[in-house]
Amino acid sequence: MGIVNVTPDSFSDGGRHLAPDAAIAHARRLIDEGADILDIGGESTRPGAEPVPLEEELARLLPLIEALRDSGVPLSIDTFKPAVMRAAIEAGADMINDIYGFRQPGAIEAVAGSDCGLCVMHMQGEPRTMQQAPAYADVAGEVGAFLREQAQRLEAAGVDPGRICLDPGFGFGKTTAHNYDLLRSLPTIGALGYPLLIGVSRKTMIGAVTGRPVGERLAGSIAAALAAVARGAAIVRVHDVAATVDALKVWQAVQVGDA
Ligand code: 7PJ
Repeated sequence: MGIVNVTPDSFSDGGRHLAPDAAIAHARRLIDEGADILDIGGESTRPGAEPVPLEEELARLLPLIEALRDSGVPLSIDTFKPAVMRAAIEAGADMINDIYGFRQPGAIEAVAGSDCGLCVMHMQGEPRTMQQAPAYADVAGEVGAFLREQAQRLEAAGVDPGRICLDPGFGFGKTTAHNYDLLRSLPTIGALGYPLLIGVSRKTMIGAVTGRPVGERLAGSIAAALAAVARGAAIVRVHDVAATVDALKVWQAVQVGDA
């Protein structure tokens, strides 16, 4: 899953893809590099980020959905606003990726009647304050319990379980120690029976171990992505598609013996 940001303040891309044309060109490059899914976001959710008004988020997203919906690659929309979910689905989005895990009032109703894929992500707190004092007694247990409960809520609203994937939400209300605990414990979350989506690309947990700034975290991000795949991740959400695809191809040649 290749990341396409259409935000002026997104933490890794520094707004380089703000204009729709630049974002569309970036998306097409990620497809050429081997992305199987594009994740398009119109609102930064980095720690401390301020919310974006609904109209602004839609103005950022809709031109991309229109330009890319026939690109042959499913489009995931990274949003937690039910009105944006509805408009994105209407415009042709294939998947909704919600960092709030469909907890906002109206979110489940916005997606239940469609047939789009759904990513339920765990976050402790909210983006503005979530890194101030993350606390867990048992991080994998608590994250897993939340994800299972939200999946059950979606299913109770009529969502086919095959539409759902789960994401522990690396960096979303978690310390570095929490993030690595979670990554190590991924199989316990995989045991819930849903595909796992993992986002570790360029995150603080990579910088904390390597001492590298955000622009120099490719090698660390690939190591974390492979560690996640080794523990059952089905989808890895990354900025650096070409390099990650190479790493996964070699990984697969080892695992499957199809080289
Ligand atoms: C994630 C996300 C993630 C899912 C972001 C960043 C911050 N959606 N949106 N999982 N992260 N599902 O890319 O650093 O980890 S935005």
